[in-house]
Amino acid sequence: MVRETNFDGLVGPTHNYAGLSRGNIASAAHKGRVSNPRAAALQGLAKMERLLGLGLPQGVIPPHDGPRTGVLRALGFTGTDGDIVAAAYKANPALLANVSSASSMWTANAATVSPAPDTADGRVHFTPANLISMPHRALEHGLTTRMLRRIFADESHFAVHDALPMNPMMGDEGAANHNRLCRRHGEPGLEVFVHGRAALNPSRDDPRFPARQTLESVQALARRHAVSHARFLRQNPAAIDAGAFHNDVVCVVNEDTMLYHALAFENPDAMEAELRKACEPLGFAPRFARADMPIGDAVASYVFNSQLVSLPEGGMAMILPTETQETPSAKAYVDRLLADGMIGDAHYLDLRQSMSNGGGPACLRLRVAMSEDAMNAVHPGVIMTKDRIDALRRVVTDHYRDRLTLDDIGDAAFLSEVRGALDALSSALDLPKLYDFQNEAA
Ligand code: SUG
Repeated sequence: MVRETNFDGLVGPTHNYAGLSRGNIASAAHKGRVSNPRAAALQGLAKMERLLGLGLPQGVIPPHDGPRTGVLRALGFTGTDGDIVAAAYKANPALLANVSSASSMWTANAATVSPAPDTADGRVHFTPANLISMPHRALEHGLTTRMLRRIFADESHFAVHDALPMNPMMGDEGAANHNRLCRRHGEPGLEVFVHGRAALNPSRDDPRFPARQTLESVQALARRHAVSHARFLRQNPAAIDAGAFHNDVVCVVNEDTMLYHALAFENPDAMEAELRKACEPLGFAPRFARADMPIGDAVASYVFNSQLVSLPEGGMAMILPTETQETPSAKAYVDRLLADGMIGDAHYLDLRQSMSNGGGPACLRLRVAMSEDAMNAVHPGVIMTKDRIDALRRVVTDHYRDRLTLDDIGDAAFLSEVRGALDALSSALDLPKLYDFQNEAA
């Protein structure tokens, strides 16, 4: 039996609001605010606990270390790691912000995942996203690749590729622009790859805001993963310009069900017809629920950035941010889905710390559908149990600050605090020597 496991990114101790992502309205709006890394991580852990409580398998991906002193050293800063951080802050605070982001928490951007029933060799394929469109995120893929190779190490079940080349033609944002329609997770599916522009054939209607995913990248991903059934859809430039910097801000799919905003794709009628036809040989007809609320409400409420999950007892549930409850048009859409029986339940969670940087429930997780055998081959330290969640909660409570600004990050003493937290986390997850600083001779 194949089940889907959500691997949530644990929020790191450097979580802060630096306004780094152009085109991401929440990130820009919260630039310079004081963040609360402890609350952010606890909100994320509460979400993991809620899914576990629904009887769903749940995994975690550890945070990246920051400030990234290795990058600063490569840029010519010298001295101890503490000296380097202080010098970078003095030289260019924006540089320090870019090497200190906790953005790896949004694991929907960690990789694109093609599960075994879709691929030619019957393995689960991962391509870590190069995230080349945003300077702070383009620093993630190296450590992400190493983490995925440790967590999904068994090559008889998993193939973890290198990221696509670090070239603007190959802009790739991972699973946030990748959907999979299937009758059940264990059956072959139609992989729907979404892009914002063709890098090599620019169009006059390309959006003003960054269209992060290129057509060239998604074609490469489908080729690499040797996906049997794939379709390629273009995001509506109007959606990107309204703040849908990833498709998962305006669309969510689970098994045969696709919920999306009327402006997510250019021609929704043609899109539905194309997907319906492509699913025919797979023996099922997809169910669509298109919403026409104002696009601004969809972006502010993150209603489509929900997790749509199949419950063990049958039926589907939605995991939504409280912002959806506070947006009448979005709440009405969810209530209609409940009334129509499209979904069986809706859970609203407080994820405000992440939401203020544009990261909702769906951004915080990487979905991996796996057979029981494959699941047993995953590094057991990252599979959540009630006890492990409690252990992580203790680390966060003991080591994370409840107030953080860029000034604090520029203080050399903060670096050793972060490293203490990450040492405790890597041992709680049984992943020793995960970070470079743990591998350097003392
Ligand atoms: O890439 N925000 C992230 C949010 C990613 C959300 N992911 C998905 N939609 N799947 C981004 O824009 C903001 C960081 C800052 O401004 O400090 C940031 O990187």
